[in-house]
Amino acid sequence: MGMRVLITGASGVVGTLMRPRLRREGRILRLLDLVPPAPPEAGEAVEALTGSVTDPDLMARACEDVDAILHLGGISRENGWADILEVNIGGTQVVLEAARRAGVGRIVLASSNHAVGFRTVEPELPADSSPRPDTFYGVSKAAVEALGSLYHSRFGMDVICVRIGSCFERPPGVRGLSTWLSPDDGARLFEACLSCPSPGYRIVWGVSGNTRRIYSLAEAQALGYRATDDAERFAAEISGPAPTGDEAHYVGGPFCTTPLGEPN
Ligand code: 15L
Repeated sequence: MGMRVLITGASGVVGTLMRPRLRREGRILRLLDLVPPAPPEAGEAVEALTGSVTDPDLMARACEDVDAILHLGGISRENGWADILEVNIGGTQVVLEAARRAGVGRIVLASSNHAVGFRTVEPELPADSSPRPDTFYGVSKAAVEALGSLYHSRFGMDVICVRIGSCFERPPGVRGLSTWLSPDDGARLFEACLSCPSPGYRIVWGVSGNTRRIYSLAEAQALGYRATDDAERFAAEISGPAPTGDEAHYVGGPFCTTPLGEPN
C-alpha cells in the first residue's frame, strides 16, 4: 500500500524495527510516539508527531489524510491497572474513534500472545483462541481485540489484530525459540495486513516459521504472509535455563508467574 500510513508507538521496540522495513516508494510514514521519533534519514518520507495515543485532539490530527494505521503504541508489559487501562484500552479506543471520524478504512492492532497466556502449550494453537490473559497487560490486549471487533462490526472498518509473539532482533532466551517474530517477518506480516483485499475483522499470530513454533501460521498465511525466518539458527548461542513448571506449561511463559500489576 502506498500513500500515508500512521504508525503509533513508532519509537518503541517494534516501531523502531518496522520503520526502515516499511519504507516504500510513494509511501509516507507518519510516526507518532511520546518519545520524539528520530529525524528522517536522507530520502526517507516521514512525518513526526510527538504525544500520546490517549490524546483525542492529537489523534484527530494524526489520522488526517491517512490510509491505514499500524497501532503499536502502548505499555508493552505488565504494569499497574490504572496505567494499563488508560493507555492500552483507553488509548486504543481513542485511536479507533479518531480513525473512524477521519474515514481511515484499515487498522492493524498490536495484540500479544499474553492475551492467551494461560492457554496450554500445544502445536498449532489457533490464532483466534478465546482470551486467557496472563496479566493486566494481557487483559488489555484482549480488550484491544474486542474494541477492534466492535469498530469493524459497527462501522465496517478492516481491523486485523496481530497476536505478536516475541519481536526482537534475536529470540530472547529459550522460550523465544518458539515465539520469535523476526523483524523481517514482522514487516512481511504487517505489509500483508496493510495490502490484503477486504480482510474484515481478523486475529492472526505474529510469529516466524520457527522449528519450535506453537502458534498457527494458517490465519496469517490467509492474508498473504509467508514467514521466511526460523529462530532455530540461534539455538546454539542462546543460553539460560529452559522454562519449567507453569512457565513451560502455558504459552505466556514468565508472564504467567510475574506479580500481577507490578512492572516486569
Ligand atoms: C509482549 O507482549 C511484550 O510486549 C514483549 O516485551 C515480550 O515480552 C513478548 O510479549 C513475549 O512474549 O516475548
